[in-house]
Amino acid sequence: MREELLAFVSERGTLLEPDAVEFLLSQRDPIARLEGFLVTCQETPFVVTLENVMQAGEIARAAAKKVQVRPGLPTVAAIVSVPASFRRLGEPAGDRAPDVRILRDITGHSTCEGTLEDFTRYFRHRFQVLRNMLRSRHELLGAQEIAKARRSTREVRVIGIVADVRRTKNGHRIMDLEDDAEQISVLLPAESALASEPVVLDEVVGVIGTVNDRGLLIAVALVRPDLPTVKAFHGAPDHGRVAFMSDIHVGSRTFLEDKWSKVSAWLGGDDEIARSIRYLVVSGDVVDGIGVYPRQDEELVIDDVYGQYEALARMLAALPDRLKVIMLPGNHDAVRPAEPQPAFPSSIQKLFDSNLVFAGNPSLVSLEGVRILAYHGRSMDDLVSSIPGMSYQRPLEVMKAMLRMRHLAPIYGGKTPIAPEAEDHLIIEEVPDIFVTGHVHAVGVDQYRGVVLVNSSTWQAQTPYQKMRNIQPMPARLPIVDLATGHAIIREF
Ligand code: D5M
Ligand code: FE
Ligand code: ZN
Repeated sequence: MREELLAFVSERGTLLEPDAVEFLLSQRDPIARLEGFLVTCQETPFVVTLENVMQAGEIARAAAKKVQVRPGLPTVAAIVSVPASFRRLGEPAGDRAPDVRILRDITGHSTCEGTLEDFTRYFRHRFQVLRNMLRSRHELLGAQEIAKARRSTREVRVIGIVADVRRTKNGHRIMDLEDDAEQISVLLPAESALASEPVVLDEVVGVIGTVNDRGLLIAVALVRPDLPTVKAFHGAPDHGRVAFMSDIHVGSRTFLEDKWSKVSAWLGGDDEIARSIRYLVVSGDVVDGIGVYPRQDEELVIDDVYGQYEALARMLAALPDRLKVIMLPGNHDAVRPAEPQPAFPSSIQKLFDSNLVFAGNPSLVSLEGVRILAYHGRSMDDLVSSIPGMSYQRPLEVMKAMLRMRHLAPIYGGKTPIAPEAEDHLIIEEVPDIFVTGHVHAVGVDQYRGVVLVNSSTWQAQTPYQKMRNIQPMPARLPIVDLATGHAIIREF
């Protein structure tokens, strides 16, 4: 295959980075994949990089298979009925071995001690990675260092991390932008749409504008790293399905035992959709924990954290053997609260049977080659309160904002504790095929630029705390995604 691939490359008059060669050779059809990238280029590039083939190369292949992601499905009401086509395509899991790989998470790689140097290094890494992403955007070609841009009288392009953002009494907004050396104040004029463009602290953005005689950069455009505009769903060869859960909150008085019995019976029964589900991704808050919020003891029916995990282990052991469970922690779980969170420690893992794979929060997981970015979603607390128009009821909008920023938890110093690791693991470096969060106890499926979005409900009824904050949960819904097509449905229990 290597010779064929290299012959194809030379015939097309381009070069392939060594990493891109290895990556392509690990794919099912390397040439189709490369061709998928080349057809998106107006001119044949001099060199094709690893990033090129990873991000854009899926197009031709998917188009050839007529794979399509079902367009926006914003409300639950619209999707509780199962389209006949979804039912027809499913295949019973059979005896095929599950294919789960953790591609990326913090487990075993944590380095930070929380020193001042750690913070500096962490932000430098965040800035460098996102700056590189922004530099590849054509709008920002020729982006300059802030120090240099400041002295220019022409239109400039700069990239920086948002150090502050405030509104003036005239309705303008001023944003302070920092790069490794300098800072500049950017005016988002009241009379332009930019004045209402959401900007959050510590995100990395590009700005196009001109610097006035007082050194203020008057913006005409704001550029986010965002996702490439074209991407078809990169599907698995078979129509196996993955189901998503989170926020089970075992041990809580409000855990919905009857709903759990229903979903457990359905998964183990002979419904054809149930039989096609091979994987269950559980995205955190799997138990209620202890001491997570004041006076939590009054809300617990199991007040020992190991007892809570043991009860969960029994529940999961009762699920059918064909289901491979991938489980990550959330803010109620027994791992460090700071993100990225590592997988459960062995003292907890050993309570579960061998059908479980433990991953960190967040993690990038491959299921039969379909890449799933799973994140509990704590940062939604900060994003909902910082971005006008965002709401706990509409987590998919918050997830789209994360994808536009290419960051899961941009705001430092809010409710989401962030550990200053040497590398920023909360950057969305690779574009996933499916992006899933939990935490807000809502539910929904949608897509953004070809990425399937899932928010995975809860198995806990409204808690007194949520009642006080007027948070209405949507419990006992099971989102299910077809691994071949990316089609998603939600089943209610
Ligand atoms: O969070 C469940 C839901 O409750 C989620 O929508 C966030 C919200 N919540 C929980 N704690 C807080 C605080 N302290 N402030 C604001 N909103 C909150 P869970 O992680 O299951 O407790
Ligand atoms: Fe929760
Ligand atoms: Zn949570």
